[in-house]
Amino acid sequence: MALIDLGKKEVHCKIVYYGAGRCGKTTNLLYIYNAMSDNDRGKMLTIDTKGDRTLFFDLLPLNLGKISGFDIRIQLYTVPGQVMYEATRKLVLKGVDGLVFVADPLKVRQERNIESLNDLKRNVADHGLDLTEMPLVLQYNKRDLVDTPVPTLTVEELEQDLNQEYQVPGFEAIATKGDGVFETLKEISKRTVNYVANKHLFNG
Ligand SMILES: Nc1nc2c(ncn2[C@@H]2O[C@H](COP(=O)(O)OP(=O)(O)OP(=O)(O)O)[C@@H](O)[C@H]2O)c(=O)[nH]1
Ligand SMILES: [Mg+2]
Repeated sequence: MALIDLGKKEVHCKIVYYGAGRCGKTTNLLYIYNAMSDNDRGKMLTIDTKGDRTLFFDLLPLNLGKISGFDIRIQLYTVPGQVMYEATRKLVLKGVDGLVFVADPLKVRQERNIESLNDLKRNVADHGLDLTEMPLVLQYNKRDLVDTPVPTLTVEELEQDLNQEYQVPGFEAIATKGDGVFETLKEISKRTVNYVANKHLFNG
């Protein structure tokens, strides 16, 4: 749950990067961490990894400057994408204010993308939230794989399967190079801050 400190004029929001195993969630946070100055980012905390697999979560605190006189503090989290970490994903979603769903372009991974998005919807519902009403953006990651011989999906195909219900912005990305990473972050931050402000500041 977002925290608004009227005394200090600070807004704290939690944004979670969600998606199937190996879709590139941690890579997004690492790119953001490396691109931002010490003034604007806290320490990136990686809780438990094996190789490059997240076993618990990553956490990166950011200062996104001021909006309407309020300091905007965002905490970015990733979940572990591997199927067996269902309970951990649910735990990490506690108090979430905004979501980035990262999708893998490989044809063989599309079932996993769809399963993961359904899993997200169910998990936020278990926290009493409705995904269709929450700040959400999609990220179509690993677009560099389109130029390789492995069969990949077009953005239209990904949209068809993943974004029909939500109709939210989708960003093409190559997280390893940083392409689309800040575009994604900017949009979800904007949506999340608006959502939090409407919910907490203006509606009591
Ligand atoms: N080619 C390519 N590889 C990528 C891209 N983004 C991430 N990867 C690679 O994909 C692999 C998995 O990336 P991670 O960021 O660890 O994936 P994750 O979603 O955090 O995975 P889990 O922690 O298991 O859920 C790593 O080897 C990354 O370097 C991309 O845009 N293009
Ligand atoms: Mg990870």
